[in-house]
Amino acid sequence: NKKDVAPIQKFLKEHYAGPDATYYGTIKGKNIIVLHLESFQQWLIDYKVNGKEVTPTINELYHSSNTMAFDNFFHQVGQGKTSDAEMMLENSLFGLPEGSAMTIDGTTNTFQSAPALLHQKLGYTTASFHGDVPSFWNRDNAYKSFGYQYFFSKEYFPKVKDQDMGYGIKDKIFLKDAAYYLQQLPQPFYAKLITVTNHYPYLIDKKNTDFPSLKTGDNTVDPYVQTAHYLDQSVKELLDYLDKTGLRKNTVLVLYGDHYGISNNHKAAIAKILGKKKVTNYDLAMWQKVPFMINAEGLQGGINHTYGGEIDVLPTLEDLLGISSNKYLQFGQDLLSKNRNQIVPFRDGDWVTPKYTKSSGDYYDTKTGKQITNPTKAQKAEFAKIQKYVTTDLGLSDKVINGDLLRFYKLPGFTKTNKKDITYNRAKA
Ligand code: GP9
Ligand code: MN
Repeated sequence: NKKDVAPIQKFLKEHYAGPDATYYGTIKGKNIIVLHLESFQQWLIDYKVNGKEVTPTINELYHSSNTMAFDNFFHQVGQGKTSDAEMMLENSLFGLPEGSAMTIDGTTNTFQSAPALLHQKLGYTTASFHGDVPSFWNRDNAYKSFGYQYFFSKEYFPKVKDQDMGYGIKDKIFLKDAAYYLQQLPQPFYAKLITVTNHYPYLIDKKNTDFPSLKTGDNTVDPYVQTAHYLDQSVKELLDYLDKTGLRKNTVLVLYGDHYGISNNHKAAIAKILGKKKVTNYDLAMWQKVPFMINAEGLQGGINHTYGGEIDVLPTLEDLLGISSNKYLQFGQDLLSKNRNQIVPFRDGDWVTPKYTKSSGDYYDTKTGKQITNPTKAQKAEFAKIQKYVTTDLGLSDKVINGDLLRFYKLPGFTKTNKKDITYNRAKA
């Protein structure tokens, strides 16, 4: 109930990291395209098969002097997978310990989400794109609660031959058609493009499999690089189009991998990819790294080593846009802030920090990967302190969602989204 809000406010106030003044407001007024790279893991960056880069386009972006890239960025999803990633990016709230928060609470809860905030504070037009049925992960309802003005799901895409693979429209076709809609949105816009082709079981048609597969001997793992390569090519085609139309100049690209593509059940294959005899729980924690990068003309790029994750994306963008998240009920910290605590909670209560890692109950030195089997008294105290933060952070975020607490929380200058004003049905011609 209403009384639960105050302790959450207090906790978040204590852990508010604040912005870095150098970056504050630097992208205000630019279009934002969030490119959701399905099941894309960090190790794919610069990875080669038979001497060929799997993802040359994304690699180039990663190393570009106009890209702020992060190499210690982790996904933090639970059973809600893609939807948990969306929940974190749009709200800086964690998914739930079980099930998908977007499905369970997306229809009824009140949210103070990125689309609504950007629209109300800065006049952004907001749209999400996904090449499958609108009901998947309850997007058609949750997006209304998030305040998305437009949701271009499959029904908005012209039908063509061999359009689908796996979870929906193939990325090249999807991004090409999505770009036509993008061009027509009033600017500035905040748009999210959710790719699907690089999704287990990594199916792709023969004409798109010119890239060699992995040779781990695990049939469900080996084609992963082929669909990742296809995704990379689709990104190249999108970027070329944005360059050609001039849209790129005015646009900030945000790329992120939503979660692992190869689950921890495939230990033998993971060992082969890492070139190790055996994988430890430490390796499995590091295996959860996904890319996060922000690219725009004139941006001071470089590879940032701060430890963070999906929960931190929204506060980062807010500061870059010059919207202070000081008063928001958001659980992340700006990735560019110097005051971050750099504690990365996983949804199961494990965690990573620059110094220590806890994975499946084992503790490790994060720098060396060495297991700490006999922690000193001081280390034990440090572990306990980190654990307390992680448990509280996750638990309070769950309270916000389970108790629908944002309905009690008035944000100055923010009007609650009226879901009834939004419809995503395509007008019948
Ligand atoms: C479904 C697609 C994949 O619409 O986004 O979801 P996932 O299985 O990755 O959660
Ligand atoms: Mn996903």
